[in-house]
Amino acid sequence: MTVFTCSPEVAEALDNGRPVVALESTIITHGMPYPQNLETARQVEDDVRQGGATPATIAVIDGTLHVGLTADQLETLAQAKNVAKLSRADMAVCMARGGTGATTVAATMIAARLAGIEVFATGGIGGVHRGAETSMDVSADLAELAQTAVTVICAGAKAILDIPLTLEVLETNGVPVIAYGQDDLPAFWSQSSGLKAPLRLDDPAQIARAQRTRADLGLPGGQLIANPVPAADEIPRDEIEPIIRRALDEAAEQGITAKAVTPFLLDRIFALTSGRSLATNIALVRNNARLAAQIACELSKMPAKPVK
Ligand code: PSU
Ligand code: MN
Repeated sequence: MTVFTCSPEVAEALDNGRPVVALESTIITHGMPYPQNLETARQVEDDVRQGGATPATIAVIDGTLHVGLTADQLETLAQAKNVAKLSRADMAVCMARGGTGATTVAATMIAARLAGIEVFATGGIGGVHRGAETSMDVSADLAELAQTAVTVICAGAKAILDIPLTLEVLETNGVPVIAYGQDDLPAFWSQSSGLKAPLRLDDPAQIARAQRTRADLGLPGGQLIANPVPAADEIPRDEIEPIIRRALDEAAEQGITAKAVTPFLLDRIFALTSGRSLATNIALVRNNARLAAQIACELSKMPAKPVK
């Protein structure tokens, strides 16, 4: 008895060593409004398929950890209200109570690793929040990257965060932060954060090889690939920054804390940009899914060495 259930499509791909890309569900339930969340979730799955891999969207439904959702499950989740946002700390309790929850980056990595999925595409990871020196708000996504061997493709840390501090925590914890195809670290809605990325790779095969090499070196943990949003879809940094500041001020005034912070900010930024931030968010997630499929295809050509 395993603790998770694979959809037939995902089980078949994994059994045959074919490439699979994990996808998270918090972006569906807490990151985007209905119906764009459902349309995006479907499009992203199609993007993975067109890239030659099998998509595995992950969520807890009625106490069961699902790796790969049916069309009905995806639709129900996209419309559900009051779904829990699950991370490392609360996933087991949700399952034990028979609850339903969407998986964040951290929880999706845990499930992917259990199922033997090595690549996961998302929008932006959580990180060190601005003002963390007093709030101590540091996303559990960072600790997960340090210990769970999954390559995560994102568009950089969300620009609502303190990006320099996020990079420091990742470095301390031995997480490679690799910009794809450029020197600068991207910042979610913007192609550049204005900071140079610690590492750069231009080739999905090299990213796959680096993941195998980490394992050969006996290093735990994953890799973070920062894939810039396509130029046509970006909101430049100086345009989005004043909006982020305003949303942050509103969050402080309204006393928004803990898990509610990220969904609150995304929702306010959506309103303050008249929906433009959502169009950018959709474009970057799809772009990440396409790169993830390429990396998963490369990994499937390089079977992992059996653990001695
Ligand atoms: N990326 C998006 N939208 C989101 C998220 C990421 O484009 O909603 C979610 C991810 O699930 C990530 C979470 O793990 O936000 C981070 O939340 P927190 O800052 O509370 O750790
Ligand atoms: Mn947090």
